[in-house]
Amino acid sequence: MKRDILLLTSLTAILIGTLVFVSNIQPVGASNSAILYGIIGNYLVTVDQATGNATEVGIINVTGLYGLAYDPYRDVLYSVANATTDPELVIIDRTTAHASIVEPIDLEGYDPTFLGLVEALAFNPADSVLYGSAGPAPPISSMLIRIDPATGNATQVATITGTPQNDGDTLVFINGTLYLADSTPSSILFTVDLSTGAATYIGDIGFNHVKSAYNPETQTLFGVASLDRLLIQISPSTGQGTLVGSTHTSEEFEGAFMSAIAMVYDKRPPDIDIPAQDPPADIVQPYQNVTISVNVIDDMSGVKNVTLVYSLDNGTTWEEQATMILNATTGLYEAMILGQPADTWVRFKIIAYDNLGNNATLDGTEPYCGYQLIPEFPPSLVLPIFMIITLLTVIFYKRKHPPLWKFI
Ligand SMILES: [Ca+2]
Ligand SMILES: [Ca+2]
Repeated sequence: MKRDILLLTSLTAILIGTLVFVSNIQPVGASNSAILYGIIGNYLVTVDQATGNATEVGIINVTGLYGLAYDPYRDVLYSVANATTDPELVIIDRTTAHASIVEPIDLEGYDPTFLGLVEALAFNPADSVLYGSAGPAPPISSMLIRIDPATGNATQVATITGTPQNDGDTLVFINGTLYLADSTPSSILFTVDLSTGAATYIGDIGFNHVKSAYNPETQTLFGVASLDRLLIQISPSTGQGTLVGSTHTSEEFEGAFMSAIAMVYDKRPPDIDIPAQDPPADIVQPYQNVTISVNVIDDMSGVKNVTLVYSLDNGTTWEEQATMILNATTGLYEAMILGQPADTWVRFKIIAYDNLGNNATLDGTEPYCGYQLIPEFPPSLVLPIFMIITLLTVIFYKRKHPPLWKFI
C-alpha cells in the first residue's frame, strides 16, 4: 500500500514535471518581439497578444484620441488628437506616453475647418505612407486620405465605396493590401482598392465596433471589440473573429473603451558603433594578431549575429571572415585578425543581423575600418641604421689604416 502511494506520488510528480516542461516550449520559428499598443481614453497601454490583458504605459497629455499607427522604419507611433472636432496629428512616445503635436490635419483643396473627423490611421510599410479615413463630421469617414507626417497636410486618395456605410471605421495594411472594417455596429471586413476606394467584401467578423492591427512577425490580424473590451484574432481570408480574451474591466481606466490599436514591430537594422582595435592601427607589428571589438545593439528583436569580414589587400578581395563573439565582460563583440606580413593593408567590414533578418553593414570604407602593418624597416629607422653602419665602417677602416701621424 505504502509502495503504491509512493509510486503514485512519483508518477504524479513526473506528469506535472512533463506538463511544466511542455508548457515552456516555444512555438518553433515564431519570433515575436512585436508589441501591441492600444489607447484607452487617455491611457497608452500595451495589450498581451496571448490573453488580451491591457497594461498601462502612461497617461497621454492630449484628448479626443482616435486612430493609432506605427512607422516601423522611423520607430514612430502616430495618433490623432481632437479627432472628432478639429483633428491634429500627434506623435506618442511609446515609453513615456507623452504626445507631441505635429500639426492640424488639413485637407488639400478644402477650407482648413472642413475636416471634422479622422477616425482611423494606418501606416503602409510597402510604400511608407501614412493613411487615414476622414470626413467633415462624425460618425462617417468615407474619405481615404494620405497624411504627410511632417506637416499634417492631407490629400484625398479616394472615396470609400461598397461597404454598408462607406465608412472606414478601422484601417490596416497586410503586405501592402488595405483592409477595412465598417461597423453598423456589427463589423464587416473588406479589402479596399487604394486607387479607387472600392471595397471588396470578405466576411462578417462576428464582433462589434472592431479596431484592428496586424502582427507581421506572427502573421496575425488582431482586433479589439471596443465596447465589449475584448481582444480577438481575425482571419484575413474569411473575416471570422475568434476571442482571445478581455482587455480590461469597466472599473479600470476610468471606464473608458479602447479606441485604437497598433502593432509596434522590428523593421530596423541593428546599430553598429565605431569599432576599436587592439593594438591601434598605427603600431601593428608584422605577424601581430589584432583584436577588433565593437558595440552592436538591437533594442527590439535583439542581435542575432555579428560577422567580421576582412581583406588582406586593402579591399580588393574579401575572402576572410570570422564570427564576432560577445564578450560577456565588456558587452562588446570581438574577433581576431591573425598576424600578417609587413606592409599588408588590412581592411574590415562588420555585418550585423537582428533576430528578424534586418541587417546593417559597416562597409570597410570608413577610415577606422583598416590598418597597414608597419614595414620591416620603417622609414623612421632607415636613417639611424645608415648612420650606425657608416660609423662602424669608419671605425673599422681606421683600425686597419692607422693615421699617418703615427709614422711621423
Ligand atoms: Ca465611423
Ligand atoms: Ca532590429
